[in-house]
Amino acid sequence: MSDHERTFLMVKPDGVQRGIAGDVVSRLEERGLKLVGAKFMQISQDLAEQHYAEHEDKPFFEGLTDFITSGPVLAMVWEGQDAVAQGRRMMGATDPLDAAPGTIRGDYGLDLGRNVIHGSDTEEGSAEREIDLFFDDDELVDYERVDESWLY
Ligand code: 3AN
Repeated sequence: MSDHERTFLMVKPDGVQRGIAGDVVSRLEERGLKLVGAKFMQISQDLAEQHYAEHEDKPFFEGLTDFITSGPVLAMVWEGQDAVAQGRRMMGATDPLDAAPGTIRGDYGLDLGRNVIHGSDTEEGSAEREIDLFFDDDELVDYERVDESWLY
């Protein structure tokens, strides 16, 4: 268990276009996770290819990078107890058809591509890699939330 683990979570272009970015942020806040970095940005082709490098041999790679660069995203870093695993649970399964109701993808996802949110997976080093890819150290903020002393 890690109290101050960090994870990378991103509202994808479909989530921004549909106006549900705020709801995604609210859900994460309400769960007790702490926002330590956020950037509303347009992903370049180069960044998209680096971000999804593990999928470069998959047939859906081009569609994936086209989609993630198709409009602005809200890239974020969230901190808290077991933040990576919590983020994955709140996101739900990759395919919205399999994602449980109550999860972000289960409630809002349309299909495998337009599944609203990206989140670091639990593989060792994955969150750190994504945070470094999207954020400089000085873009992440150290502070205490008032509820932190009793939440964690
Ligand atoms: P997750 O986002 O749940 O970690 P990954 O890492 O397996 O899932 O896939 C990355 C992204 O690639 C997914 N969010 C989804 O948008 C897309 N994707 C995954 N599998 C497929 C597929 N078979 N066809 C089209 N897009 C896919």
